[in-house]
Amino acid sequence: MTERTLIIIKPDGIQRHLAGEIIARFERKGFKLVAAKFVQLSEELARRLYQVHRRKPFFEGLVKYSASSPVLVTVWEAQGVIDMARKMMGATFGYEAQAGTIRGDFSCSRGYNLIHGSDSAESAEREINLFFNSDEIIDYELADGGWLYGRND
Ligand code: IDP
Ligand code: MG
Repeated sequence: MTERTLIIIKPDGIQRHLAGEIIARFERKGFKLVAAKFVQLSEELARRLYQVHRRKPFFEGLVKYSASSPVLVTVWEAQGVIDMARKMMGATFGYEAQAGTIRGDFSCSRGYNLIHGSDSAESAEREINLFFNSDEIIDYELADGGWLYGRND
């Protein structure tokens, strides 16, 4: 089923010049970019994004980090995109993430792990709505769309 997911290139991803690298991986995989915004998060918006973690000991540090420098907020569309993007991101802590994943290849850190990605359809819907109005999500066809999923299964 075609799904959408929210992917944020976090402050360390921008500061470490990895935005292009990360976007390129999703593009090459075949995901369709349908929305993008370069923003400085307020601490209030960071708190809303990460509200499920509000009682965790790392929450305040996470909010400060998320609002410490601009981020690139994107929405990608594909069949099964939520799980595929999570696999491509790798495990939460950079030092535990598998080589070949974004975090595994570029992060050694616990909290500074470059990228956020929605973890379920419900989270994706809530998170996309935090950042985008429906008219900011673009409906268009990819020229190679017919080649992405195969025509023989
Ligand atoms: P996820 O980003 O892989 O979904 P979550 O458990 O949802 O991981 O945590 C959200 C974010 O909070 C992580 O990406 C990371 O930046 C930060 N974080 C999670 N656990 C810790 C921790 O133990 N120390 C510091 N930061 C953490
Ligand atoms: Mg999460």
